[in-house]
Amino acid sequence: MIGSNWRRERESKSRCGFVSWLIFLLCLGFANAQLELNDLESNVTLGGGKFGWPFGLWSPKHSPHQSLKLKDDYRDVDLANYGDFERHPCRRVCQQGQSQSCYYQLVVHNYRRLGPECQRCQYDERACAGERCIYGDGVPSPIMAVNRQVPGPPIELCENDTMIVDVLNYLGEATTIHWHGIHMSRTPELDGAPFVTQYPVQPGEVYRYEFKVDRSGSLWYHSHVGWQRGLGLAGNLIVRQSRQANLHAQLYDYDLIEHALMVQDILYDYNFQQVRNILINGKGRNHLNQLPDTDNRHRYERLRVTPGYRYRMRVISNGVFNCPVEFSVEGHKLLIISTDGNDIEPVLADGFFLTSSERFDFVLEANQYAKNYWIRVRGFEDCAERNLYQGAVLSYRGAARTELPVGPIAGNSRERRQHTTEEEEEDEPPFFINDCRFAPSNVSNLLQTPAEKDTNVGTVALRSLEPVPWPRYTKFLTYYSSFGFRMAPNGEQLFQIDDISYNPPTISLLQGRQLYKDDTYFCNRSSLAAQGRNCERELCECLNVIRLPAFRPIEMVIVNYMDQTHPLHIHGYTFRLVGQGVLGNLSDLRNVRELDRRGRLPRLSDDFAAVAKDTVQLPAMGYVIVRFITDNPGFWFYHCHIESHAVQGMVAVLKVGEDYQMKRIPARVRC
Ligand SMILES: *[C@@H]1O[C@H](CO)[C@@H](O)[C@H](O)[C@H]1NC(C)=O
Ligand SMILES: *[C@@H]1O[C@H](CO)[C@@H](O)[C@H](O)[C@H]1NC(C)=O
Ligand SMILES: *[C@@H]1O[C@H](CO)[C@@H](O)[C@H](O)[C@H]1NC(C)=O
Ligand SMILES: *[C@@H]1O[C@H](CO)[C@@H](O)[C@H](O)[C@H]1NC(C)=O
Ligand SMILES: *[C@@H]1O[C@H](CO)[C@@H](O)[C@H](O)[C@H]1NC(C)=O
Ligand SMILES: [Cu+2]
Repeated sequence: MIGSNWRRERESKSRCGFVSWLIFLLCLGFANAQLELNDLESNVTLGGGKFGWPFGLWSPKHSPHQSLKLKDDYRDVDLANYGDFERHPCRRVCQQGQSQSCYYQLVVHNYRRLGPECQRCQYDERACAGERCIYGDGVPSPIMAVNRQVPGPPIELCENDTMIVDVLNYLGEATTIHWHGIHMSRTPELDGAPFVTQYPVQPGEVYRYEFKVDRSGSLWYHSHVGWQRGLGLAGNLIVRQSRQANLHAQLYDYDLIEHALMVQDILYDYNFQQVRNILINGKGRNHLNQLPDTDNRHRYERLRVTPGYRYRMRVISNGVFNCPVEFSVEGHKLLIISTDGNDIEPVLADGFFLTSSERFDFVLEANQYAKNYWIRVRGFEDCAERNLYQGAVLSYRGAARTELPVGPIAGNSRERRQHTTEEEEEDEPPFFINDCRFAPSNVSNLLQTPAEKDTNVGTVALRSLEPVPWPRYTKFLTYYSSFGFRMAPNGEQLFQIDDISYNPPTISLLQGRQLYKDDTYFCNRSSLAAQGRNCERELCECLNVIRLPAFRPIEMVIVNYMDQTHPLHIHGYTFRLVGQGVLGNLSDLRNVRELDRRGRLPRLSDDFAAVAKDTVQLPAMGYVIVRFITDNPGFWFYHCHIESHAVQGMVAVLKVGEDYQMKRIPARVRC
């Protein structure tokens, strides 16, 4: 429980301790209001709401920031509208120039895995699949759901559609939703970064996100507050293109939502210290019992395919702990075509590694003997320590519909394909991409040995389908940054960026930016150094804001002082990964500027069309180099995507541009 206590302490510390007495008073009033609502928490679960599909469901019902009056309402109206978006009119074949307005209602609420709604499930197996029962891995545990589902219902629409989403907060605590992969360039206030781009949505409030979806790909939505994402508050957001615009359209026959997999490592009982299982679309084998993988009492996600067809499949990681996974499909090669929603030159591989919040799309050709195969997910780092792995079933039409594949899930996940006929293929070593343990130390060599060669390679070896968006010989402004760890004198674990633990503000940066004019409230490595502070030795805890000029080519060299990997994510941008490697020597990492000056950190040339990403694995004792044009002024989170690390301070904010370059947001002061 250290995690949650720690968070409360931090929140209370930061909530009111920061600005003027006036705001302090406002905060006090607010704290009282919140107390009242907290008491309601246990009753804001599922009342006897009718489940059904009222007509007119797809048009906006709430005024944007209406109050839900939780005390009176929680039993009726809104709960009737829980559900998925399977029949949503925006789920359609995308046509060029035919964009729509798409309305969604996301009710976020506390729930339970194997809760009382699953009671009948003990006697009647069919009840486990009932609409209200979340069976999960068969271990009762608290979760946070969207419309009674974990993961939340997938949203599917077309590029250029406008999303109008009312988030109804029935949790006992504040929340925000981050639309992971969407740049929000016209609506920076809707990025869902708490106290950076918006004030959190309080319990009992409705908050409207309305924005144009100006890109395509495998995206996702998730809470950006505390441990809510870890408790399940996340879902897939699949944005498709018209067939003409889709450069990979000819590579597959089907692109089905039931082939989109969200992989999540989970916790039980608010024990934020321990990863307990990995689930695929919220389902999978239970590791607490000793039943073999093939026991029929386990409930696995099943993906159906028909022989002879090619399927686009999407894998999205809602990684919570430090649990990167290896993904593969028994007996099949995967043609990998996209990552983080960005098309790449197709690479045929045995599988890929996926770190928290990364996405990979691949084409699976159903060209094997028609039976059931394991879809395999194996955990590394924290998940390897507990030997966590998970399976789903790839079930060919013609195979027994309810049976499981014959062998164990894990077995030897790098075994040879069983049904190849050509001898040469049998001899090929298995080929995985995106394993940062295989990150080359000299990326220049990639120009000679591109990803098509059969060696394991890092993400940096992937090539984008789009050339880099800057002219040749562009000079980049280089920023150096670091991820690290420190033990506070009181024994608290602090995860840091630039040797600073992030302390959230009380006035949202974007909304209250006039108040921050004099920079007194921000810190960063250089400003602390200028004050004579040495954050390598002493504990620095403040509002880490790194300033970047707008509309310039920027390069960030990010090093990792730790012996474990971190998935790093930058909001507001898609970057190109032009360098990634392991140095393995802490003094080298601490002297990375000097090393760079001596040419030890090569960049991919522009001809390589470096892969476009929004999240990348930062190798242990290594580095990544990312480039982007700062064409999206605003305040953007830059952080580790491991939930516990972010909660414990591994967060910073990029302030891109000056105030006058940012979109005008009505000044609003709230807590
Ligand atoms: C929840 O509702 C029940 C019955 O409606 C009531 O007895 C109980 O006091 C409520 N609990 C809270 C925490 O409000
Ligand atoms: C969306 O808009 C962009 C830019 O106007 C255009 O290039 C693209 O084709 C549009 N996509 C669809 C599906 O209409
Ligand atoms: C660090 O902060 C100071 C004060 O806010 C600011 O002037 C400076 O530009 C910042 N430097 C960087 C690299 O962000
Ligand atoms: C790390 O590098 C420094 C110089 O860059 C060298 O003096 C030191 O011996 C190296 N340490 C290890 C463990 O290799
Ligand atoms: C990287 O490899 C290239 C080609 O093999 C070589 O020319 C270059 O010197 C190497 N750079 C470093 C820093 O090792
Ligand atoms: Cu981390």
